[in-house]
Amino acid sequence: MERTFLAVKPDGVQRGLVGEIIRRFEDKGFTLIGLKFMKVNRELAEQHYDVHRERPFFAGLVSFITSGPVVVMVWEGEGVVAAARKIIGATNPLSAEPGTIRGDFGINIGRNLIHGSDAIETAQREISLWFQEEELVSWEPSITPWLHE
Ligand code: DAT
Ligand code: MG
Repeated sequence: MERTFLAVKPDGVQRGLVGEIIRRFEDKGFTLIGLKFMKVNRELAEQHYDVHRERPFFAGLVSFITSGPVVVMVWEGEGVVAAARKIIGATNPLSAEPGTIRGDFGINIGRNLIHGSDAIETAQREISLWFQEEELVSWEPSITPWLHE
């Protein structure tokens, strides 16, 4: 089953949006299979954003993501990687559509509230970077027959 990695960034935690953000993925019908509340160290932050290492915003991004606690999660479901990106919205919250998380709650690209994996392979890499296999819980929600034909 497809999985994605999501992280409520320090701004989302500080603004009290953890519940709201989790709500949106629960409401959609995806399944939470891993969750941790943690302060990120520099090494992990740099590995996570390795693809952006040469970008001018890299240093600011790493210092922001390590500035306060984050909520990291793994969600499971059919098409969850692309669907989560839609629920999250465009990278710049000012361009993100209303109805998306970034579109509803953000105004600045450096404070865009949530991270979501951008492809299935990226998701696999990020899940194994942030979670041990035994921290992920396989379970069958009892509502499954009401979500799937
Ligand atoms: P996304 O988080 O939508 O996958 P990304 O992978 O291109 O976006 O960039 C990672 C994060 O880096 C993004 O959430 C916010 C920050 N970022 C991206 N582009 C930026 C820019 N031009 N200026 C400042 N921060 C930026
Ligand atoms: Mg990205």
